[in-house]
Amino acid sequence: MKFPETFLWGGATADFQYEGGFNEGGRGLITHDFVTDGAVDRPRMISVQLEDGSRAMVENRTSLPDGAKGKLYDDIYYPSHQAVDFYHHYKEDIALMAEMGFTVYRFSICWSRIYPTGDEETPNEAGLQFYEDVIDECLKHHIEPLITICHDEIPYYLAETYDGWSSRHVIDCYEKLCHTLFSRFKGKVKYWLSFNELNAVRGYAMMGTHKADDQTHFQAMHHIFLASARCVKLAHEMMPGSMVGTMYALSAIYPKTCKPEDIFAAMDARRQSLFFIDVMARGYYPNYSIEMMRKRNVTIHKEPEDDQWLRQYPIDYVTFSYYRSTTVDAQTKIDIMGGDPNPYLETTPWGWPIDPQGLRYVLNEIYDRYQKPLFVVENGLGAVDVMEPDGSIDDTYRIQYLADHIEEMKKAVCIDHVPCLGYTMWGWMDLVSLSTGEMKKRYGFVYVDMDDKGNGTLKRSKKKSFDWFKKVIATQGEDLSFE
Ligand code: BGP
Repeated sequence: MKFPETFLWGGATADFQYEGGFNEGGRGLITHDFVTDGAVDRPRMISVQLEDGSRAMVENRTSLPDGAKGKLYDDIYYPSHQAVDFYHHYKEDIALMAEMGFTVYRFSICWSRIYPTGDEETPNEAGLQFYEDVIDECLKHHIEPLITICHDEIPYYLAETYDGWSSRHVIDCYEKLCHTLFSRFKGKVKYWLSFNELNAVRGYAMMGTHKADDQTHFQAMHHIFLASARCVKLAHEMMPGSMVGTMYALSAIYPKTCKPEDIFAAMDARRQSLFFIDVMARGYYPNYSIEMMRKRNVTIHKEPEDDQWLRQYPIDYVTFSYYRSTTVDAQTKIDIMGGDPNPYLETTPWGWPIDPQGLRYVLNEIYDRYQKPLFVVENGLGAVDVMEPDGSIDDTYRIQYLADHIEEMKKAVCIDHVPCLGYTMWGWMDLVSLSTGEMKKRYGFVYVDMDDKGNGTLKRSKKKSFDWFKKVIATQGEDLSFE
C-alpha cells in the first residue's frame, strides 16, 4: 500500500514556539510573549501588572484579575522571545526540510510581525519580507507552504485595547491581515488555515480576552467564526483555486464502557469538540448547541447578517492535530489534557495515551461527518531525547510512534478511501512545548541544542528518525520499516 502521488509530506511549527526574534524586524508584542515556561506539574503563567501597579502571575487559560494587563519583567524567562530562533536560521532549517524530501511545510504567521499593533493602516514591510523570504526559500526547494494565519495568539495591543476577540472590531483587523497576506503571497501559497485548534484555545494568551468564562469565550468564538468566513470569501476572490481550512485538536473519544450512559457521555463530549467544526464546515450553529449554551448560561449576540456569512463561506477542508485518544464516562470532566486513562494503551512520558488506530478512526469519523478533504497537520511524540557522546541521537521510540500512526493513516486513505491531502509531523524540529513551555519535551527529527531556560548553542543535529522519514517520503509511505 502506498499513498497517492499527490499526497503531501512535511512538518509543522507555530511562530511563538519556533520563530523567536520577538523584538526584531519591527515585530510588535503578541499575547504569548507574556507566558512563562512551566512543566507537566507546574502550569505556565501569564505575568501581569495589577491595577495598583503591583506584579502578579496568573495561570494561563484562566481569567485575569479586573484591571490587570500583560507586562514583561526582566527576571522572568519567556520562551516565545527566542524560541529556537527560526528567524535567524530559516535558510538552514528549510535546507534540512528539503534534504528530507518535504513537499509541504506548515508554519504560522506572527500577526504582530505584519501589523505590530494589529490596528495600523499599513503593514510592516520587514515582517512581510521575512515571510516572503521563507516562502520563496520553500518554493526554491519545491516545498509547498501551508500557512496558519493565526495560531493561538493575538497582538498585545488588540488584547489590551479591545479585549481581543471580544470585540467585533478585531474581525476587521483580522480581515485586513488576510487581505495583506493574500495580496502579497497570491500565486505562491495555495493552502491556508484561518485559525489553529479552535476547540482548545481559551483566555488571554490565545484569544486576547481578559476573562476566560464561558460567556466571554463563546462570544469571542462567534467573532472568530465570522473572521474565518471573511477569510474564506477574500481568499476565494483574491486567489481562485486557493483552499482555506481551519485546524482542530481531535483526540479520539471513546466511551469507558458499553453502559448506555457512558456511550451518551462520549457522544456528548465529542460534540463539545465538534461544535466548532460543525459551525465552520456546515455553516450554521448545530441543534445541540442550543442546550450546550443554555447549560453554560451563554447568550451569543449576533448581528442580523452573521448567520448568512457563516452559511455562505464555510471552510474548504478540515485539518486537525492527532496525538492521542481519551476515554470518558458520565462522570468524566474532560479538559485540555484529556479525559480518563485507557487501560489498553501505553502512554508517552507526558502521560498522553498512544493510540495509532485512533487516527484511522478520527479520519473516518470526520470525513463521514463533513465530506470535505482532510489534512493531518499535527501528529508526533514529545519525548526526552539523549545525545550520545558521539553526537548521535537514537529516537527509535519516535520512529515507532510515527510508523504506527502513518500505517493507520495509510489504511484510512488506501482501504477506507478517505480523501486526505497530506501529513505534517508536529515539531519536525525540536521547539518549545505549547502546554508546558518546556524544551525537553522534544518532537523533532532534528535536535536543537537548547535547554528549558533557553540556554544553548541552538545547533541543529539530525536524529535517527531524520533518515527514516526521508525514506518514508521517498517511497510515498510504502516503506515504514526500521531497525
Ligand atoms: C497542539 C498545538 C501545537 C503544539 C502541539 C503539541 O495543541 O497546536 O502548537 O505545541 O499541540 O503540544 P505540546 O507542545 O503541548 O506537547
